[in-house]
Amino acid sequence: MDIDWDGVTHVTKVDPVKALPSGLSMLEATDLVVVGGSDGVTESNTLETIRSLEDACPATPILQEPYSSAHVSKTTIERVDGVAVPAVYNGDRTHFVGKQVDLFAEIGRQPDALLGSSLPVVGDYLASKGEEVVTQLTSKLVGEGYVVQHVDATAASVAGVETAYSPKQVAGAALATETFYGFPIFYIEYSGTYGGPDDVEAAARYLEETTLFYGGGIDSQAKATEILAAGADAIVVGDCFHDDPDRFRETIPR
Ligand code: 1GP
Repeated sequence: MDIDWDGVTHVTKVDPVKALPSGLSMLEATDLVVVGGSDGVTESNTLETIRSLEDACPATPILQEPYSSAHVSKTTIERVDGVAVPAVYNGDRTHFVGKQVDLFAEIGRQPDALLGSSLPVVGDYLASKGEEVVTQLTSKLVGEGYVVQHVDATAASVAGVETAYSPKQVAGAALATETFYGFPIFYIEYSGTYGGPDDVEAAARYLEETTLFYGGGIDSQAKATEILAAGADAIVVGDCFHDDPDRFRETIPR
């Protein structure tokens, strides 16, 4: 894992389903690009996006954030700097623990047992290279403790989120991430709407080692500044990148 989390303040989330804006070199100024969406994502459109990014901003690290193991393959793993696996605290059991245990159960199988298996996560990648590959893959996985706070977002329905957490619960999830679960990232997700600073302030109090991401509705310098001032280590900008590149540039701290 080559991503230096301490140096990440501005993250751009690129949805493989959406058209890329022109002038992709603006991504040279973002600290990290996350490739992922909540609907219609495939391995093929993920790879196509990764290729475009590699051409436009080769020095910017790329994190793949799949919502299904079907998006992950030997090729995607080799091309990205990390694969982020969300664990959604306020989602259903499958999205906090089920998918993750299934993933590691497959990875943890002896390489011989993997030969010829139809491994759903990474296909023949593990089978062909054995334990060395198991190590390579696990070293690229990044756990994200997630709270999805915009219950009308597609991300909420995908993850079985019915209720947003109160700021107190967000703080509890942050503290658990820092002291108990140990995920490197705690992500407050308001996808598609601006959630303001309250949850960020609540979470930031408890996070020292863990990197605090906030995403949702950031489309101006003022919102970017407000969230960073509230204690987020990084803001994640998605829709605005696809919809309004001029405003997107304003969200990048100088
Ligand atoms: C979505 O958190 C990101 O996963 C960014 O949200 O698309 O609302 O900017 P927006």
